[in-house]
Amino acid sequence: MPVQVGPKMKCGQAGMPVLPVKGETMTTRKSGKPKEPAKKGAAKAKVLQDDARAAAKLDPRSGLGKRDAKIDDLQKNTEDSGGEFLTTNQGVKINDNQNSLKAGERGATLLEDFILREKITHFDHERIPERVVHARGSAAHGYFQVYESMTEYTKAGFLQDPSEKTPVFVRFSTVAGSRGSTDLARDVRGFAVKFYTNEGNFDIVGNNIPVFFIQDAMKFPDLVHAVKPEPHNEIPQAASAHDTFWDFISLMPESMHMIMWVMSDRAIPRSFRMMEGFGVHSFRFINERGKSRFVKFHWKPLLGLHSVVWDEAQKISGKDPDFHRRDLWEAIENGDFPEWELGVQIVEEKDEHSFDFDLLDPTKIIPEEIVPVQRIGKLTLNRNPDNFFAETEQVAFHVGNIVAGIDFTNDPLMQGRLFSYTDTQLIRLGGPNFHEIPINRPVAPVHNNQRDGFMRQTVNRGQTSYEPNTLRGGCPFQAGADMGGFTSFAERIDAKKIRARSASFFDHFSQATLFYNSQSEPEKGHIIRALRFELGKLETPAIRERMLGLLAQVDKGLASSVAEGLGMAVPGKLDKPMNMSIPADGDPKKFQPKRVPQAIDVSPALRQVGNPNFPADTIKTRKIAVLLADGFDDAAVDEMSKALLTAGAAPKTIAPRLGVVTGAGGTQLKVDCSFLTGSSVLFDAVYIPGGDKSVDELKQLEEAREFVSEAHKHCKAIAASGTGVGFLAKSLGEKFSETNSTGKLIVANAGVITSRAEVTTNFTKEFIGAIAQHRHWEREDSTR
Ligand code: HDE
Repeated sequence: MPVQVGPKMKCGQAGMPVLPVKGETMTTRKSGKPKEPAKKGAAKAKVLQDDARAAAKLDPRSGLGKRDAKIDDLQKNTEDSGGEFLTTNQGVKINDNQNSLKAGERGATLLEDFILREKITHFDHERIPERVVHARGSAAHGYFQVYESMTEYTKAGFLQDPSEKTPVFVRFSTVAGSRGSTDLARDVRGFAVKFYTNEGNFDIVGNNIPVFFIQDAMKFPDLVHAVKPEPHNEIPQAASAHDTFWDFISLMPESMHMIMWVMSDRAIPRSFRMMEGFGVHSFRFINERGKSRFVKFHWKPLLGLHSVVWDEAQKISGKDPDFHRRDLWEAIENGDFPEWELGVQIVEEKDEHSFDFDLLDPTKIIPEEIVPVQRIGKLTLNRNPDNFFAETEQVAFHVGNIVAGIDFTNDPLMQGRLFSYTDTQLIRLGGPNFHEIPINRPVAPVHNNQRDGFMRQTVNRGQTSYEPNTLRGGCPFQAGADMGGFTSFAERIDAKKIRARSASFFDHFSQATLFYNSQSEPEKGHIIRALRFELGKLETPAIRERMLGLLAQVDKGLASSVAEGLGMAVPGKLDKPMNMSIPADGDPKKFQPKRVPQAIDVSPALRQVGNPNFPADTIKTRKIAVLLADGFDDAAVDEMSKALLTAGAAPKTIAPRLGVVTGAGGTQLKVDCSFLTGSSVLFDAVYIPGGDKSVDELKQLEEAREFVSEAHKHCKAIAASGTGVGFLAKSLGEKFSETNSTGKLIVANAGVITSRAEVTTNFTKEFIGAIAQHRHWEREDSTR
């Protein structure tokens, strides 16, 4: 029976219907009473609210206790209405939130209704412009801790003390799609980290791919216009598979290294929690003595590096377009806090010119085999935002947010970014005071003479707003370098003012080839198929031809495999000039790509399968579908669930209908998904237990058979025990084989594990090992 709510009842009072709180289900709450006994009046309600805030501050999930300066800071602006009256924005209590003010019951609405006007006006202005790029994103709070003092390399305060936890806010994003687009687009992922250090905010505004499409900021608007939906019909959404993108790319050979990455599995990650991050540009570390070294930033995920397959990505886009957002949110709510190690590649100033590429060129990596990545600290995400708009949408990152101890280089892409990020916030967030928005404001104190502007929050007291002054004793003071004042690295520059690009940037293919050569065979196949898909969607054959010409420069086999899928031949004679990104008076010959001999041919750190940095040894947080119906084998499900849970995975029951399923022995299990609400693309692996009645019912269901055959097609680990093996055999048809059994009870065949007997430790171990492998590519149909 629903509880009736009286018109005079206040929220928080006894008798109000109580909704489950986070982590509780409707059934876990014992009574309809509120958690806290109601306290009388607004003052008491306020106490409730403050108690809740105090509890949040000490939230053990934060891992920070009282010391998280950013959580404390955000509390000042956090509001949860618990136990409070409904009011207008002017604080007037509202008596009727159901009806507008009218001239008589059936009369016209009166303009005088300030409550209606305020409510609707605010609603009309709820939207702000979405980000031009990276519009679709998800974020979380956490902290960063350095392993050992980095004092030899940098004086940045947050990299000195291993006992210090620096609060962070991290936003992941796709690039091309709009705010409401799918998470599973083939695209680069943004990986932006804001460190709220005691010396000011430091942002690493990076991507999950270590290079970029273009070398100079001048080309960024062209690139983005080309990849965004086409201007005449706004098609396609969140996809690069269309003419304008490939038209542009086919004229810009500098993009070929990046193209290899975005056509690889890196562009369809399994989870934000399972992808690398990169600062992309070379930055500088500056130590106390003013010594500068080049540094590249890396994020290494502790859950490994994993992707989905393209067919799966497309299906997830329909079944759950919020797949990555949900995954991040749920992991944090479940206490499975995602972690990354911060890696740095450090290069001495004297070695600046000792590479076969230019350190300032953002289309190049420093191979890890040449300069190893030192892991210097850990990032942990442990708290979901309280409000998506206030935090995730309003956060304003900026490559230019650096602290003393870190500095820029002359990378021409980064230099342009230094302008762009403030500029874009001015339009997106509506004025120059966006640094005062709670999620953006530093925990370090802010004192300066900047004043006024839209939505100014700070009330600056006093007569002076200039410096130098005597009227305020010279305050605020400039800080000497010894007091933490920021000083720029005194780089020597002696040059002509010139629009040009260094010839050291012109090797556009060598690292594209290095990336391709470094992939495992299945990953090479995925790149070929991604290109067949993308180029196959084009309407202009000449663009395909130009692209095949460029691909032939990367690898002839790659080009001819792609060409075969397109039903074309690789053009014998290449379009010349290849590079058409040339100034009006430039000599095309001087702008053509040229290869430089490379120090290495293969870099295993670039592949996902068999990458030495990421051993496939964990199944933590993986979602395992257990397919069953009434009459399932209780003991088998119990054994398997226990083993999976112990290994840190999350088994979920999938049954013909929601509610409860009952095993042959009477065990009752809550059903997590039906075949209608669940889908194999949302899971990492599948287990089918025995139980005659259960298996008979599943065999009749086409959706159940499809669930398994799709998981098989996507190369996922599959296990079946007892009579469940019969169901698996029926679902897989001729793809099922038990041929390598040689009399053994357990058969493991390319990630398909079966046992006609009971579930043993060896069986669960075999399955867990197969899940940890992530995918069993030997099953893949490489002819597609
Ligand atoms: Fe960005 N980029 N970008 N970008 N970028 C933006 O800033 C820009 C580039 C990156 O989660 C915008 O606030 C220029 C490289 C991330 O809020 C804008 C150039 C890398 C995010 C902008 C680049 C990035 C952005 C859009 C070339 C990887 C999302 C909204 C010169 C190292 C941050 C905004 C978030 C966002 C400009 C190239 C990463 C327009 C001009 C290279 C992760 O300012």
